[in-house]
Amino acid sequence: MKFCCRTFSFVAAIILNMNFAYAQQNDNSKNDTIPLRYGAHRISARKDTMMQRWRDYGLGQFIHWGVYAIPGGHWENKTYHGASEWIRTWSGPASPKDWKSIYDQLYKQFNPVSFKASEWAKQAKTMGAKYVIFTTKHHDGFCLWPSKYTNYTIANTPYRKDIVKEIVEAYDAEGIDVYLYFSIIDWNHSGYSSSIPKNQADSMAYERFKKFTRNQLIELLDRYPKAKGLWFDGSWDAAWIKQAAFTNELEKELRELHPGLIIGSRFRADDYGKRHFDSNGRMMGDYEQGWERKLPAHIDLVKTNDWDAVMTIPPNQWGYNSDWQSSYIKTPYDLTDMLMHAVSMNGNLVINFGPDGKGNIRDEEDNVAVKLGAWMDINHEAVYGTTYANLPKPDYGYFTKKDNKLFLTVFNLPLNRLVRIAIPKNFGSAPSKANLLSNMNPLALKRTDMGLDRDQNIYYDVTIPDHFHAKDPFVIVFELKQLDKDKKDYGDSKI
Ligand code: JFZ
Repeated sequence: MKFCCRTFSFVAAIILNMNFAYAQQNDNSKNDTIPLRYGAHRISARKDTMMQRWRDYGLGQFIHWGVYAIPGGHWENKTYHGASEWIRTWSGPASPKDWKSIYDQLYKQFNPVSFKASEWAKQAKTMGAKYVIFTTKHHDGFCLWPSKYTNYTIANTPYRKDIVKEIVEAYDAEGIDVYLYFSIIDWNHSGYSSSIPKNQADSMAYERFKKFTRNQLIELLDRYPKAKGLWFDGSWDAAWIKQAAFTNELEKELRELHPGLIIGSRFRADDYGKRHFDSNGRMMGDYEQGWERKLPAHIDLVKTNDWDAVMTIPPNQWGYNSDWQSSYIKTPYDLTDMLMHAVSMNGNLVINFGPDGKGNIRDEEDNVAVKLGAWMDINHEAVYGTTYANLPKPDYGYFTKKDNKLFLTVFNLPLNRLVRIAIPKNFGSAPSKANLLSNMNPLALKRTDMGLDRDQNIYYDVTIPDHFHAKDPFVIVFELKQLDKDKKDYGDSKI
């Protein structure tokens, strides 16, 4: 009994000590009570230039392309009702006969004669994208590069040329950073399994799959040294989650092979199977990769984390779907709103494109690129390199901030044309000037006497002139002036 207690307090002391050690480095430390071998590799955000570059992107492009673009969600006048890139899983009475074997032969028809990487890259540049995430291999296992570890690749299609290489070179030439999407799930590999191996034979097969996965990842980094990062997907299977020791090692190995490499939180699980954030609440990668087709409703949900949100233009189609008629298609306006929403909370928005089987980008996506691009041309200063402004979210739109500039992107202008912003008294600085970003015309800025109460904000008014008719969201730039702490420059601070 005595021994037991002593052992217990010894262990408790170690845990408390560990806690203390973390406490000195990071104020999230109160949760660091669980010893982990395969937890997060770092206790605070990366500060290197590559990661800073990632933070400054604001806007990215996602591309889902593979043999699923050939059926485009349909076959023999039948409609697959899931996401088109999942069409291989089509089953049941309403599915085409022998569908899986049909699908597995489709690569023999993959011949995107209209594909021009340079045009895609130029279009992305026009849109204002600073990075692209490209599907090198989706869940079906089809590789858009000539991998030497499988025959199920672009090399064995009529097209033959290395599409990943064409993408990397074309986007790089436009100054757009390339990230390689890679699915862990691989329906084409005989050793792949979603469930935990149950016997010796299963285990051996899964070991083969692990080796294959590692080989392909090393191959990708080796072939495409210009890639800035890997965007992992399909890592939620029970079998993969169990591989914490292997994936922990593999992540380290990939980072050593490719210094500066950026990997999100969707790659591996910790000792206890926790994903994205380990059992102590620490992020398992360089940025949070869990926002998909949905944005955080409140800054508290992302705190000071780095994060990206990947967004489809239809409700949930990543690969090409020939039918965009039967669902709501987000407009360039919707996507501008989402972009500012994401950036105002320190995130990047990544808009997905799903080219067709011939290599054409559909008109609707082209329209998004052109319209969003025209908006970005005028307003990009409110996007690139800006951060969360640390101010309450205004109903008019979104705040972003860079150095002494505070940007308000206005989506909702009230009928009285008055924009009244609330700046907390302890904010440290206050707006001293206001301009329209589009033409830098000055706007009258007034501090407003709101009377006395316990409200801790100071209010500033900008009235939008009658002759200014915005058809699109517009940006007001406030120049912030440091407040002198001794001189009480507050309208109603004498209560
Ligand atoms: C995955 C894929 O299955 C899908 O085809 C597409 O590639 C997308 C980008 O990623 O789908 C997911 C993955 C994660 C979530 C939802 C859909 N999630 O975390 O909510």
